Amino acid sequence: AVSAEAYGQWNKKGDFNPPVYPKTPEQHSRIITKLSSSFMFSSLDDKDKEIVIEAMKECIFPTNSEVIKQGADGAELFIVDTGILSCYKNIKGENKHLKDYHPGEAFGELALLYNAPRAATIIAKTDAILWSLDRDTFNHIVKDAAVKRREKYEAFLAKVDLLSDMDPYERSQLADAFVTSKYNQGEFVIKEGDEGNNFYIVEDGEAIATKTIHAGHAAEEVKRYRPGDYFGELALLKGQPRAANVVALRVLKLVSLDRHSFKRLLGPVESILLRNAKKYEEIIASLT
Ligand code: 1OR
Repeated sequence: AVSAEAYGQWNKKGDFNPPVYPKTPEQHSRIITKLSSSFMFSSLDDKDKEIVIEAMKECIFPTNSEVIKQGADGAELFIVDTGILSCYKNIKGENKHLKDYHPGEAFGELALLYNAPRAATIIAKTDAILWSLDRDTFNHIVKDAAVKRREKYEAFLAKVDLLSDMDPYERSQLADAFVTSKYNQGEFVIKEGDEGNNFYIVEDGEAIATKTIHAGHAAEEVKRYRPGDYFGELALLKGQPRAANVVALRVLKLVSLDRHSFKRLLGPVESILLRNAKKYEEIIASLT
C-alpha cells in the first residue's frame, strides 16, 4: 500500500509545472553566468539549473523604483543581471542602508526560504535588469537544499570565534558558499611557497602548521588548528605566497571559500583577520 503522505509527496512533484519564459541564446548564457556566481544556485545539477533558467522572467526597473517593500508578502526572488540596487531596513523607525547589490548577486530569498514577510526594502539605484524566479519553482528546485545547508552550518558557524560578531544574516550566507573537503592523516592542505586561492575553517579533526624558520632545516611547528579555527587567510589578504604548510594530524574535515567568496563574504571581518595576523609575527619572533 502507498501511504497517503508518500502519495502526496509524489503527487506534488508530479503536478508541478514550472513556468517557461523563452530566452535568446544570449540571455540564456547571461543567466548561466549569473547563476554560477550565485551561491544558492551553484550546486544545482544541470537538469535543475535548466528548469530554473527557463522559469526566470526578465524584469526591468528604472532608477529609484522599488523592487521589494519591507513587510510585504514575497512571491519571488531576484538575481541582478545589470545595474545596482540598494537595500534598506527600517530599524526602530530609522531607515538604515544595509548594502548594495551588484550583477550576479541574489536577493529576496529570505521571504521564500522562511515563509516570512520581506525583511528589507530594495530600491533600484540605477536602471536595472533583474531575473525573477517564482516561489513555486524556488520551493520545488532550490529551497530544500538551501534550507538544509543553512541549518546544517548555522550551529557550527555561530561557534566560530571569528564570525561571532558577524550579522546572523551575513553568517547564514556563508553556508551557501562553503565547499567541504576531507584530508587523511599526513596530507598537506597547504604547501609553503605555493600560490594561495582558498580560505579554510576546521570543521572536525586537527591540523598543524609548520614553517621554515631556519634556512636549510626542516619546517618547524608554529601552530595547531582545531574545530572552529581558520587558516589560509594571509595569502588572500596580502597577495603573498603561502607562508606556512598546513598538514592534517588525523582525519580532517574542512570548509573552504575561494578567493572571490572570501572577499565578498568575509569583508565584514577583514579588520579582525588583519589584527589576528599580527600575532603570527610574535610567534615567529619567539622561535628565532
Ligand atoms: P526578503 O525576501 O526578506 C528583502 O526581501 C531582502 O533583503 C531579503 O530577503 C534579503 O535578500 C535582503 N536582513 C534581512 N534581509 C536582508 C539583509 C539583512 N540584508 C539584505 N537583505 N541584514 C543585513 C546584513 C548586512 C540584517 C539587518 C539587521
